[in-house]
Amino acid sequence: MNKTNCDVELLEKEAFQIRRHVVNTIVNNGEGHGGPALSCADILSVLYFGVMNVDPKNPKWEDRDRFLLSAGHKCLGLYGALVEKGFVPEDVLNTYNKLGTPVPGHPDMKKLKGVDFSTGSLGHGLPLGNGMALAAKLDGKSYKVYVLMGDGEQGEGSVWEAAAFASHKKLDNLVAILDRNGLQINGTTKQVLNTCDLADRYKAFGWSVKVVDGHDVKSLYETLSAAPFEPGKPSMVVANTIKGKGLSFAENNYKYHHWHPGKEEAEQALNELKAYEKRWL
Ligand SMILES: Cc1ncc(C[n+]2csc(CCOP(=O)(O)OP(=O)(O)O)c2C)c(N)n1
Ligand SMILES: [Mg+2]
Repeated sequence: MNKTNCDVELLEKEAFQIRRHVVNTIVNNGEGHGGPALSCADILSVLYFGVMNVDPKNPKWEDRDRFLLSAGHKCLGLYGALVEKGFVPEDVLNTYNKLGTPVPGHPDMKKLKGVDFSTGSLGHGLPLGNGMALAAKLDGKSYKVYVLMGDGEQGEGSVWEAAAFASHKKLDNLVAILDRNGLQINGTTKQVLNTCDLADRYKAFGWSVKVVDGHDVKSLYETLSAAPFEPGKPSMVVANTIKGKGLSFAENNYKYHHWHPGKEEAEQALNELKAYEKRWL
């Protein structure tokens, strides 16, 4: 795909497939971080099926673009994308969060192909991304480093130390995406720790910032594929999203941050998925 040739159908279909894997895995397993993974499904689809240069047959290819899921609890979305892209077989999801699984509750780079770094403790993706982006510059490599963060995660001090470092080092090969759904683990981001206007904050830290609808695959594609937005500056995409997007009862409700579906809710989720799936039949 190039900038003038955005395959919206493919990107929407893959976003659906990612959501399908998230919901099915949680329903089968009985629990999982549903809201956070559904929030970023469209972003992951656009990254893996439109923007990033990765090769499932050669996951450690040294010139690949890097992806860091800084908000590691969104990993069911990442697992769905890696299955769809062909890094791992779908049946691996049947072992989700079981002892010894390659797909635990937070991603593990030593267990799963395609995971560039283990995450789960918030606030580490951007510092790690800095290191990878700086290494690319020092090695004369042209790959980009993509870091996906949550808006609640912006309360971590390490994020802001990394934000300052990235602009200081002119890391224009670093692209951060902020999944701004307005919710945290136990309430709104405003209630838990008000981080003010994050687009303004990143601008003040020397980043080039664009704000998009995080469920509009075309806008996401056009924005992400235009990075770096300004030479010599790291790029930030603030993606406005809905936590739990795709399941009517979970949308915009922090109680589905970690979802334990009862029988009725599981049935409703699978029915909603089926109705949505008809678009792709
Ligand atoms: C350092 C650290 N503190 C606390 C947590 C527990 N925790 C997991 S998810 C979460 C909320 C994250 O909210 P946000 O970044 O907005 O992501 P969302 O779930 O909305 O996508 C918290 C506090 C953690 N994983 N790491
Ligand atoms: Mg959030």
